[in-house]
Amino acid sequence: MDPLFEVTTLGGMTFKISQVPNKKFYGVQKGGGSMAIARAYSKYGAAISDDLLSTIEEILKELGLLGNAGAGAGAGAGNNTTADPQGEVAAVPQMFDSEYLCPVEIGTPPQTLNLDFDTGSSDLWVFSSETPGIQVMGQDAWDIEKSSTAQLLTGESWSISYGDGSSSSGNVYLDKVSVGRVTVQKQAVESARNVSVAFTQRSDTDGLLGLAFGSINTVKPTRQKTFFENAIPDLASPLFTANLKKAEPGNYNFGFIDATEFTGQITYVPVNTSSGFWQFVSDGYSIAGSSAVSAPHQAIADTGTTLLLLPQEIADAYYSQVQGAVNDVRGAGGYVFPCSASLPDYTAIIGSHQAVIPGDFINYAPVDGDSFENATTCFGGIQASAAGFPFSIYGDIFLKAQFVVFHGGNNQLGFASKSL
Ligand code: VSK
Repeated sequence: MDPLFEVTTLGGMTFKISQVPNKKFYGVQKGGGSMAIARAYSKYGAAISDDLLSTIEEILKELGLLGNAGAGAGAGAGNNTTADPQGEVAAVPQMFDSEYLCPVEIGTPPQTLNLDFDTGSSDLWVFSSETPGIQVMGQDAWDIEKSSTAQLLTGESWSISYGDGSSSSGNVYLDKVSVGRVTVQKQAVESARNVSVAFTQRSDTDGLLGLAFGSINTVKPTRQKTFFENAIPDLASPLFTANLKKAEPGNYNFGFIDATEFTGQITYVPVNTSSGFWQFVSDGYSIAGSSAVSAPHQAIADTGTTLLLLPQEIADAYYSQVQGAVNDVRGAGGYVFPCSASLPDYTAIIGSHQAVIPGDFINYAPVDGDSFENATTCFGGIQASAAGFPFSIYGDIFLKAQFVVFHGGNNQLGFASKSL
């Protein structure tokens, strides 16, 4: 540790605050001169309150040493403003931001696979040397025989069906898995012996890395922990953050909150883990900055789902403000509108936080052409969630407009605005 600053508070206690350069990893682009607080220790090694951390961050901000107001001001945030660039991994968007892929190293020597980090499921599964060739279309497969540390979990198997009808299944191994420089030595790596066409068709997606709760992991007879759950003992704080971006690489961080990745304060809300998801309550909404509408609904934060799937009435209310929008359920499969339409902002009200999704984020993809320019009809990024499914799904259309903290220490979600 190389303490660069001493901050003396009014009470006379002295805190050493080290600066650590935020190393770029795998081409993540960040707003200029990313600088973050590394660790804040009190003289006596005691925990520092959120208020005090905020004060320290305000001082650093005043001194021009921090990009914006710091983290930790929300209820129960914990002392988690530790910045550790080793826990950062790039999240690279695919076409139309349909998904975000992150490099993951599996086995010895490491084999890098690009996985879809999915806060809406809890299985880490990969295309592998066990996946039938006819189901593989360009994906990189984990070659199990080439990993000297891979161990078959005898008698265990996995089988998952997702809400969109896709599925996969196979055998289970333990092996070394690294994300950024966070390593789990014996992670359950679920090898696919069968994948549905939806996965075969995604040539760049080598598998999924589940980041929901282990209670919904599908390995039988012995449920397995997620990468995040296994990594918690090694993390500075038991949390990860999602900073997904529109049409450019963003990042996930494990174990720390990078105060340069958001503006203002983080608002924390409780998570109901009983269904295994990052489930929270969204209290209502406003459209185009109009007055707030109370419409409490259960929601899950799902980085593995592309769109924002809202209660039918809310989707209807949104598209009633879009000239020419129609719900083309049988054709395109949901709300479409003229690509020339200007879309209103959608604000999700979550506790005291107003999460604004700019209108242009809600134009998801062209329907009748291969680019926005040569299409006349576009598909909406907000759609109605399936009738009968008990939650709205706050997917990437929503998440990329926010900085989101997945706090596994106190089961909370934190939301903050960021520069878009
Ligand atoms: C990732 C993703 C996921 C399904 C969301 C959903 C839907 C309907 C209902 C429930 C749910 C994935 C939960 C009724 C649409 C994929 C293909 C490529 C990449 C599923 C996922 C994971 N299929 N978290 N989506 O559950």
